[in-house]
Amino acid sequence: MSLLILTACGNRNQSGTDGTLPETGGIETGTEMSDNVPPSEAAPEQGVPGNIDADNIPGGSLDGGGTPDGSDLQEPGGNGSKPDHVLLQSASIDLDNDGINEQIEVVRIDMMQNETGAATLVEGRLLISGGGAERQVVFCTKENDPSELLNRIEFEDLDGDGATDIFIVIPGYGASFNYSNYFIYSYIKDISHSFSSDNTLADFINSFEFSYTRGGSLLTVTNQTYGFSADILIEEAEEQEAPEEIMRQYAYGTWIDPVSVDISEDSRLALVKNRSAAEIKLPLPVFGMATVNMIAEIDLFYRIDSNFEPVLKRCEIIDFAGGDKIKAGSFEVETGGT
Ligand SMILES: [Ca+2]
Ligand SMILES: [Ca+2]
Repeated sequence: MSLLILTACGNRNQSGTDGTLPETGGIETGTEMSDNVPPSEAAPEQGVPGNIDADNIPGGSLDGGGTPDGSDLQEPGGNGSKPDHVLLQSASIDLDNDGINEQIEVVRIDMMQNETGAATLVEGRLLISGGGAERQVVFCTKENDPSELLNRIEFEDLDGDGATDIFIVIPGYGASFNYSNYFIYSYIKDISHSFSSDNTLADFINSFEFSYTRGGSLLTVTNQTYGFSADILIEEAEEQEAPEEIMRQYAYGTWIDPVSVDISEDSRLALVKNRSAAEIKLPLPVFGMATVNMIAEIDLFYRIDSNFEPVLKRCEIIDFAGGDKIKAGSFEVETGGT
């Protein structure tokens, strides 16, 4: 049995095997995605990772790559022109289990403006004060992107160590769909992780195949790595006397986008509970021949392991049947245990 540990995005700035992360555009999502998402939409997805500034984290565990230059914005005591902190949200929660609440502020900082005074580069930061010290964590940077810095922030123990962690859903800018990425942070471990679509996710998605082998109006989706197979009913073909031609087109033209889309009110990137453990649900759209034709969704469920890395545990295929959603199949992803 093959073992697979799918980490959503390896940008913890730890000295990993692949070393450097480019400042922008470092995360490519593969050719399939770039066919469907204009650059302006893809940009925020790519802009999220790699923005944890070690200089901002006193005693932070983000080793490596901490270039001190360019850190002209980290002079809190300076009486010069300090960038404006716009308070977005605040909370008071004990994040390290010492019985004393930390004070958490979510702020937006306009880093650069154009001639008309509109912000062109904005940064989202967490300001967390506790025990007489303040820690700053950048959770998001957006350039020429009008979307909000966050959809919501939640406080939940993600990795099961008993200490409450921070989960932030970050919207992406898109013409047709609302995209989402996320950021998670363990205050007690001082480890963060940004998710946006990346090659690991694209590789996993590429392991699915669509075929027309069952006849009728059933499109078969298989993943040979996991011995998985399920059928999706194509309603468009049901009405046809000879569905073979259109079914062959579906078998050829159906694809999964490795980006998380807000599919419906109850299917969007979110924290969910599974047997009292927190999981991150990541819904991906399945398009039949065109992005106006979403025929199904694939939901990925991640657990956060003790290293604060997301690990793919489960995958579900949901068939859209008119207004209904039907679970066409699911499989567990064998990770070798933790
Ligand atoms: Ca505390
Ligand atoms: Ca925790």
